[in-house]
Order: sequence, then structure tokens, then C-alpha cells
Amino acid sequence: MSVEPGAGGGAFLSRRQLLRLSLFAGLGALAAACAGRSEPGWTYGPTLAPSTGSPEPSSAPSGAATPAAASASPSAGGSGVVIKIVAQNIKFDLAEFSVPADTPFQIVFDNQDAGIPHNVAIYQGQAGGPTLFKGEIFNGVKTVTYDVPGLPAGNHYFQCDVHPTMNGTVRAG
Ligand SMILES: [Cu+2]
Repeated sequence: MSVEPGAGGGAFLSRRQLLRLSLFAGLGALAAACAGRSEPGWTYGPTLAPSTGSPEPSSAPSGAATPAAASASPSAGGSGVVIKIVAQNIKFDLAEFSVPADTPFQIVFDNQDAGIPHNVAIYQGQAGGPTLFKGEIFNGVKTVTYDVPGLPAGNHYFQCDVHPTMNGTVRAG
């Protein structure tokens, strides 16, 4: 009876010792592996430097992508002035709108008339005045965002060039 626990304990200890030995061996192997890997890493560094000639073209496209993203944010921001106009049943949903003078803005033009072309154009002062802005004519149902240049201070006239009865006043000031 007393031998069995002793033998068992001895066997247990020996197993622990084996585990410890294997762990130490494993750690040693890992340390060796790490040391070995760091050396190739340094050698790869120098080899990458000469090959930067080929990476340069790849960095150029990434550089081009960055300006595109950068230009997207300014245009999205712009002056921050956005006018929403809806065309439905050959009518605009508003008769007038106001914008700050000399400040580019956007018109989000929502043409709800299926198969019917509309646009938004702005004429200085009154109908028939000098063209300040001429938006693309397009069929509904579709929404197009116009980028409109800054307008001189004063009241101007906007209309759909296809249906001049669709018109109103733009107040810039
Ligand atoms: Cu129209």
C-alpha cells in the first residue's frame, strides 16, 4: 500500500520533470527561432531598399487615390449650402430660395416626373437675363446634384429650360 503511492508520486514527479525539461527545451527552441528570425528580418530590410524602385510605381497610384479622397471631402463640404428642389407634375416644389452671395453651393435636384426632362437654370436678375448657371437636363425619376458657382448679390431668376412655366426667384445676399 505504501509503495504504490510512493511509486505513483515518483512517476508523477518524473513526468513533471519531463514536462519541465520539454518546456525548457521548447523555450530554448523559441529563443533560438526568434534570434534566427530577427537576423533574416534585418537582411530583408536592405534588400527591400534597392527594390524600392519597383514599389515607387505602386506608391504613385496610392498617392493618386489620396488626392481623390481629399478632393471628395472638399466638394462634399464646399460652402455647406445645399438647396433641395423637387420637380413633380411639371412644377417646382418651391417658388424661391436664398443663398449667400458669391458663395458656391449645391442644388440637389430631384426630378420625380418619370420620363419627363427637367433642369434648373439660373438667370441674372430676371427671365432672359445673362445665364448664371445651367443645370443638366435629365429625365425623371432621378436626382442629380448640381454644383453652382457663387451668384452675385441680388435677386435672380431660376427656371426649368424645358418648361419655362416652372420658375421662381433666387435671393443671393
Ligand atoms: Cu421641366
